[in-house]
Amino acid sequence: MTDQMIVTQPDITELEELVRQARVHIVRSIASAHGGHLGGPLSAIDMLVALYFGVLQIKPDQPDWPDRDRFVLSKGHSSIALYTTLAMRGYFSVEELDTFDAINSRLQGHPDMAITPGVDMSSGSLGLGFSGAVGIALGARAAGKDFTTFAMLGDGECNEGIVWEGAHVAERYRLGNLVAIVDHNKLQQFGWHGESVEVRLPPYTGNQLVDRWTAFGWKVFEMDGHDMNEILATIAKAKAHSNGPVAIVAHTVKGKGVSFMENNYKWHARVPTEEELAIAERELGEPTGGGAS
Ligand SMILES: Cc1ncc(C[n+]2csc(CCOP(=O)(O)OP(=O)(O)O)c2C)c(N)n1
Repeated sequence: MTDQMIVTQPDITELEELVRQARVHIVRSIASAHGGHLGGPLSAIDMLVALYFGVLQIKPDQPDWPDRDRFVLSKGHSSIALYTTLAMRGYFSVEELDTFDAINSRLQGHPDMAITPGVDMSSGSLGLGFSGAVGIALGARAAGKDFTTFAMLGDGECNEGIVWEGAHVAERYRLGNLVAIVDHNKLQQFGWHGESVEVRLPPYTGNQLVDRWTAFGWKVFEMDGHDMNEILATIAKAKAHSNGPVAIVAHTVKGKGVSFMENNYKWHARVPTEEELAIAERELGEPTGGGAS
C-alpha cells in the first residue's frame, strides 16, 4: 500500500474541513460556469469526501490502476461534487474547476469516463450509471478481482425502472462487492407538488426507500449523510457485508450548507446571482481555511 491509496484512521476534523472547502468550490464553480446543479452536489459532498479521503483504495497518480475500488456517480448531474473531490484528492488541479462545463473542458456537465481522470463510469441519464456499476461488480467477480464498487444514486433517480432491474440482477448474483449509496435528500428536480406548487413532495416518504431496497433482497443500512463519523462507520459496515449487495440510505439535506438553498427544490439547478454568491461564501467561509473575509 502506498500513501496515495488511502488515509488510514481518517481525522474527522480534517475531513469536515475538506467538506467545507469543497462546498465553496462547488458554489463558485456553478456561479462562474453560469450553469449546472447545486442542490444535489451540496447534499452529496460529505459522502464523496469520506469515500475519496477515507475509504477508497485508489492511486490518484494512476487513475486506471486495475485494482482500484470503483466509484460511479449515477446521479451524474451532481458532477461538480465529484470533480471537486477528484481535484482536491489530486487527480487534477483545483484551478481546472474553473473550466467546468466549458466546451473544451474535461469537466463536462455530466461525467465522461473517456476524458476525465478518475471517472470510472459515464453517467447523467438517470439509472444508467447504476446499471454500469452492477456490471463492473459482476465483471470484477468474473475476473477474480477483490475491489469494491460503490455507486451513488439520487432518491428521485430511484423512480427509474432501470434502477430496479439493476437491483434485481445484483441480488440475483449475490454481489457482495457492490455498495449503493442513495442520497435521500427528499427532493428531486420538480417532482409532485403538495398543498401548493411551492411545496414539493419527496420522491419516497417514510421508510419506502428502505423497504424497497430490502424487498429487492439487498441488505440496507441508514445513516445521516452529513455526519462524518456515521458515514465512515456505515460504509465500513457495508464493506464488511460480503454475501450480497448493500444499499445505504443516506438522510441528507438538498442544498446543505447554504441557508437559502437548503430544502428548496428551486436550487436543484439554479445559478446564484453575485449577491447570492457573496452570501453563500460568507456562510461557508473561505475555501482554503479561515473565516469569511
Ligand atoms: C433519464 C433521465 N430523465 C430525466 C433527467 C433530468 N433530471 C436530471 S436530475 C433530475 C432529478 C433527479 O433527482 P434526484 O435523483 O433526487 O437528484 P438530487 O436531488 O440528488 O439532485 C432529473 C429529472 C435525467 N438526467 N435523466
